Amino acid sequence: MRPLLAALLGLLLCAAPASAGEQLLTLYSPPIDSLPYVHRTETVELKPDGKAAPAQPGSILGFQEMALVDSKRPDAKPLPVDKMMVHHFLYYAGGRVDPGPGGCLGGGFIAGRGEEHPNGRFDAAWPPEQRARYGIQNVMHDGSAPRWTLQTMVMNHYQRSKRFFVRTKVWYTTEPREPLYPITVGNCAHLMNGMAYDVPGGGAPGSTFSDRSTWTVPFNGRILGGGSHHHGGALNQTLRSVTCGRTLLDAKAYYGADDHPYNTIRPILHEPGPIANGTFRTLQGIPVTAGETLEREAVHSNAQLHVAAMGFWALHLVRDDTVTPCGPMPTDLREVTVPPVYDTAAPYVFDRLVPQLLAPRGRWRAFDGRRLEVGDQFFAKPRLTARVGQKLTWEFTGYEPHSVTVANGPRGFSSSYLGNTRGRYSFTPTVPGTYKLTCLIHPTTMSQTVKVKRT
Ligand SMILES: [Cu+2]
Repeated sequence: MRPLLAALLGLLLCAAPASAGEQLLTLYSPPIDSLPYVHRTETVELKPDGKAAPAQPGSILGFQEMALVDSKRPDAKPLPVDKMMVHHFLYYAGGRVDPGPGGCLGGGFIAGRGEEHPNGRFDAAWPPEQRARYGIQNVMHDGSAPRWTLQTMVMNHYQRSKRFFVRTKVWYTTEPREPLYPITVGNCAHLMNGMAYDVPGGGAPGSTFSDRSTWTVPFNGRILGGGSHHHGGALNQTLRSVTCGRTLLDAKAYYGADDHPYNTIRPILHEPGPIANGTFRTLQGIPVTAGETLEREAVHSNAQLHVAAMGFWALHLVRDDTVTPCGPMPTDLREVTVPPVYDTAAPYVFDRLVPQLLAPRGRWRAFDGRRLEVGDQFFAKPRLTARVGQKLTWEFTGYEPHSVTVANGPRGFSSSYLGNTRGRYSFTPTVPGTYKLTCLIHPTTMSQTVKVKRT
């Protein structure tokens, strides 16, 4: 018996991930209040007190869960996405030692959840074998643990204001790990617009619109994983090595079946996003070398308009000077987030019209060349006629952020989707038709219709 026991123990020790000192921390944000049907971005601080963010300096080995709850009971179930839809959570820990190259969102960015993660679980993206070796360095220059910040955008579909907490379950260790660098590879020119851009639409069935950018690899290393963040008529997003002439990653966008909450939720506040975007892992890693040019291409359907679209990659890079230029692709690269159920129609048809939820009232006015005021909860001229080629300029005058965004119409356009409280936004229609506008932040209480006629 004894040798068998020893052998079993030996097996257990070998099989157990070398998870030296790995702990699973359950962290909570301060309470956040959300009004119904308002798309506000809230930013909260997570203090390094062991309750909101790790108290000890160490390494973040992975995120098991990013959930929205209304109770701090450990067994509290996440609120259903058809009541509290998580548009995104973004976690930052600025000022850390060795944050890595960062990418568009900067070296403070550590992780995020998008609408493409309806259940808020990330186990598959942080395998134990990886956690045993690599971690995101979570140490300040003075040796303390950093303060984290959390940006949330949540859509409250309860008809009343709702208080919630963000519960984050993090694998963490105070023992050493090799640094893992989260990098956002996107078109950083879109950063001022919260990384969003508009797909104009109006193309023939099957036509596409692409947003592309390149990124230069700063050091020799391996890409251990990548998650695509892609929405707005999203079809697929690729990551290619221009230098090596090969595709590294190709992420599909997956859409919910007709009965998925994203498709049945009412009112429709924005275009239903994908229920998953391709996420990939490899422990061997994709070899990349300093100076190598990577290009991403986010492909969108251009048959219909899609406003506040996005496409970028969140990559995990580690250093490795043993890689050779254009070295062999890993044999263990796999997609880890294919949803069990999704709409398999191909090509997917984007036929869900975003309604203008408030009918604009008042008399029709002809555009007179003057600026169009956008104030707190109103568009000054809710019903407007204009002509093709006339430059329409809106001026933001409120205390709260608002946007000028096409809900539906012949072509898509939008001012900053984060909203503005001052400044101007212009659009010159080249296509006649009825543009039903809304404010992305206040879709149920603000609207304007612009009828554009031919000259
Ligand atoms: Cu508004």
